[in-house]
Amino acid sequence: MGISANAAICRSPDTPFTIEEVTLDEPRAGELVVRIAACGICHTDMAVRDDHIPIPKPIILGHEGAGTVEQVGEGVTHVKPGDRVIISFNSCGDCPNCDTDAPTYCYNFGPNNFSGLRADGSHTVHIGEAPVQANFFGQSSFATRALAHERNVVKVPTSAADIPLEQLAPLGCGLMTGAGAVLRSMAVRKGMPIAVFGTGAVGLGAIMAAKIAGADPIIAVDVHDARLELARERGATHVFNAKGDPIAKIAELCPQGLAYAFDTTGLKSVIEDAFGLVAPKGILGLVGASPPTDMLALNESALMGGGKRVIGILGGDSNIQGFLEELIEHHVAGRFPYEGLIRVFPFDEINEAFHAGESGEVVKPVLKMPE
Ligand code: CXF
Ligand code: ZN
Repeated sequence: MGISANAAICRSPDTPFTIEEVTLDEPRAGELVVRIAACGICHTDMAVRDDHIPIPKPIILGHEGAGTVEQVGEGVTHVKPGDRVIISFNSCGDCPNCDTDAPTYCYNFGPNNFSGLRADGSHTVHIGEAPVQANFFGQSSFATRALAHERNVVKVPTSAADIPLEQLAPLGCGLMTGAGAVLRSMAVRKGMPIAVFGTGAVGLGAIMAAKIAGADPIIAVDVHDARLELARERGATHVFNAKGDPIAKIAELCPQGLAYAFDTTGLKSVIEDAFGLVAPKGILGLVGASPPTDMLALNESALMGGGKRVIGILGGDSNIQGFLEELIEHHVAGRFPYEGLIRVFPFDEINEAFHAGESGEVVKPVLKMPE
């Protein structure tokens, strides 16, 4: 029979999203239907729209969904109809990394998040009789309803009962990635210096988390002064415009080097310069998306001799069941103040919302679905 919904359909890089009526499958075992209240927009949505991440089209994007559970499939026990939930990335739950609480590195990440299909190859959504790619990050939340999975849905704790879902939705990707990189992947220590390169949602998430961890100094680098101001308001102790030789300024401020350098830009020259600033035993964490052909040039003696680590980071090593609750607790207590980074757009202004995110006018556009 199926479940009807309205979804934003992406047909090509240069056609606007159009909101169309679709039919979702009834939930299978381990799946559930969420009435979507809001969904954040992330650069990965843009990367798929622009074919930088190739998934066939038409496709329903959206991977920072939040809403209310409507219906659960067989075996789903940790949430029930009526529960408020945040939806994040999906994982298989049955590989060496899922088994050791590292689901962002799931061996089956692609089929569960980036195939546009269920991991078994079946479609989850149709327009009339025609299948459409969906199940993006196990959700496809640019829609009024989404078919999600037991593993990628987190129940909103009662401490956040008063927080509207449009404010909780964006926790499931960029903010979590930045915060997780600091609190999990690099496990930043109190009193140690960190520099964050790039102050979008991921970089600002990292800065707020660095303040929670007690890092000192907390240095933010970006090309936009307005972003640096946001960074300062959220915990950066020093801000340097990238156009004004930030590397020399950081070297002067931290003559012993940085315990942590965190790159969200994906720019080869920024990463190589940041490596030169890392102190003995320091960590350079990489989260920015780089052109696929880029190769880093790092001095091997400096890497080995200093016991330095260069680590790739996905999703901030977040085990979402647990970590998202932790972030919500920080938010409720005022320690993770991301609310000012959000601008809410009505669902039917999705194209305007994308534009506001791409132009840099808004750090985190969030779509609000009609009630
Ligand atoms: C992802 C990458 C894999 C883990 C969760 C977040 N990034 C999305 O934009
Ligand atoms: Zn994302």
